[in-house]
Amino acid sequence: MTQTFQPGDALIVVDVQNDFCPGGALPIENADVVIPVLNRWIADAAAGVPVFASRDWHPAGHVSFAESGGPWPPHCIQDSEGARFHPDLALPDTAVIVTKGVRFDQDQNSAFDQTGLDVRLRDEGISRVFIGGLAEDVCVLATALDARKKGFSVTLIADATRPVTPKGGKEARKKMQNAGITFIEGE
Ligand code: VGL
Ligand code: ZN
Repeated sequence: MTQTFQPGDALIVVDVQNDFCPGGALPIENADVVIPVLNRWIADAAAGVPVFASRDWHPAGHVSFAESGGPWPPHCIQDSEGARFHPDLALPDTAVIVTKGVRFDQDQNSAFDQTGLDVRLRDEGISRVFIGGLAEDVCVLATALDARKKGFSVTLIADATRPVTPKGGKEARKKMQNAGITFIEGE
C-alpha cells in the first residue's frame, strides 16, 4: 500500500456485483481484477475505518433497461443472483450496504443520489473517502463526483476500478481530475 487509512477516512466499494463481472448480464472487462485489490483495502480498513458497499438494485423492467427505453441490458435485478456481491469480495459483517437504483422513474448512478449517504458519513466524522469498484465511467464516476460536491476529500483507488469502455474510462479520469480527486494505486 502506498497510503494507509487515517481516522476520518472511509472506504466506499461501488457495485462489485456479479452482473458487472465476467459471466454477468453487463460484464465489464477484467472487472474481477479489482476484487483482490479491494480485499486488501478492506483488510486495511479493519483497524476501524468504516466500509460502505453500494449495490445497484433494480426492479424488473427498470427505466434504465433497454426494454424500457434505457441504455442498459437488464442487470442487478433485486434479489437475483446477478445482483449479489461477487462471492470473492471479502466484505466485513460491519459493512454498511447502500442500495440504489430502486426508483421506478429514474436511475441512480451515484451512491449519494437520494440515499442520505453524505449525512451518514458526516455523522461518523468522515471527511475523506477512498473509492473503488465498478464501473469507473458510470457509478464510480458519479459517486466520486458527488462525494466532492458534498465536500469530502476523495481518493480514487485507480487499480481497484474498471470502466465499461476504455474511452469512457479516459473521460472519467479527466472529469475526476478536474474535480480535485486524487488518484492512487492500491498496492
Ligand atoms: C452501473 C451501468 C448500469 C454501474 C449501473 O454500477 O456502474 N453501470 N448500472
Ligand atoms: Zn444499473
